[in-house]
Amino acid sequence: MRSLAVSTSHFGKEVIKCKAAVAWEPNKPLVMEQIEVAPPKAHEVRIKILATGICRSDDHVVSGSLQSPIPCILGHEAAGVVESVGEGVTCVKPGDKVIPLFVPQCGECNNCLNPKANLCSQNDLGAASGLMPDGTSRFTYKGKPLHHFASTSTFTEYTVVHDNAVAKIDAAAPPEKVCLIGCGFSTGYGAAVKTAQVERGSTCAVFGLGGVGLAVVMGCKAAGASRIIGIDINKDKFAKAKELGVTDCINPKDFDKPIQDVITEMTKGGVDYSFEVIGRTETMTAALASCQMNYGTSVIVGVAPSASQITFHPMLLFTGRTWKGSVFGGWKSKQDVPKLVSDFMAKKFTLDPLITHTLPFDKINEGFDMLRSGKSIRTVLIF
Ligand code: COD
Ligand code: ZN
Repeated sequence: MRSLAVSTSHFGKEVIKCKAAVAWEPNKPLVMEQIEVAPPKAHEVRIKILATGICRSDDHVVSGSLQSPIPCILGHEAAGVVESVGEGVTCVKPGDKVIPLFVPQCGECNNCLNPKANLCSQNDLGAASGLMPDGTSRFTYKGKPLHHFASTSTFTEYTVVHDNAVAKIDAAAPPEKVCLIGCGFSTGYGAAVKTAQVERGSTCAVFGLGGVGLAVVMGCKAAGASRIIGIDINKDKFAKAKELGVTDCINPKDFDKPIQDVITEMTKGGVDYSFEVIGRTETMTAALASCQMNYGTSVIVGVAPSASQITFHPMLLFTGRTWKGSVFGGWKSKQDVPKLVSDFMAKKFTLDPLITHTLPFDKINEGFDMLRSGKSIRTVLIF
């Protein structure tokens, strides 16, 4: 045993030089650079990324609407293989296939201990530090530190995460698909099946039919919703939405009255469950107003620009509606991600409809352009 410990001990002790897409400035393309990735410290894991999706939240940092310190390495929806581990790591070992977790699960904070909660206190969302939990960075460019992003940073050949922000998954899982379980799929699907707990026969309205919105649709469908109304200002999103189970597609631009009035009329009083999957305050209140008084529930999935505030008539809540938020679909990340991967392997759901493009990592900016122009649902970058 001792000789094994010695023979593996130099793994992960060296700095790795590798390619990464660096966000140097807001509103500028990412730049492929050679960076240095430091070895993992105690309770940290260095991961070789195999595939990563491009999510709107990454773009929100580039555009400045989501605050996270730059220069940084974005990306938070990936699958990879453990390259090395720091002292004290027992949950994974070199060679394990893993998904990095943008919502960690430390297992010890009040939130982790509460079965109703999934937003671990160790998360680096909101007032983001862009650093490892010890307040330092593992990334440098020509010796100068670069920030991490959302505890993950996956637009790089190698990343380092804390061991509470990584889940071991089935070794046979295809990384170019299950990377979506790291964000888009789980965020949307869980909002329907876990946060809202959509029931059989219920009516739903999904505002925003991007990758996450379509995953909400998949969740509503899986839960047995009988009517799913999809709302989007881009009618090109409607065909795929219908394939996945949307029964009525509506474009707010086609009506001269507020979309909540249209939905209330269509459903004789509103839907049972509505979801905002765009990240705009106006559509958040429209989604709330679209659900039934007395018992309707509206779930906010989209993140609004950091500086925004919301105003709404309190009567909307007084009359019995429930307004909720859902981060990462309400899943407890470290324990639920491996189960979601197993469910995917058991064909309980498919990820193919969400993946419209696959590109080599080098073409990351093309992937961002397609997201911005509305051409893609998800682009997966392969390393
Ligand atoms: N009315 C109707 N539809 C609209 C409107 C509008 N006013 N504006 C835009 N849309 C449509 C767009 O045409 C598009 O189809 C859709 O809304 C948005 O889809 P995408 O493809 O831009 O974005 P997604 O699906 O990848 O992500 C959407 C989120 C809102 C989930 C995302 O932006 C977000 O806020 N994510 C945060 C969730 C999270 O937990 N992130 C953590 C990582 S840091
Ligand atoms: Zn995301």
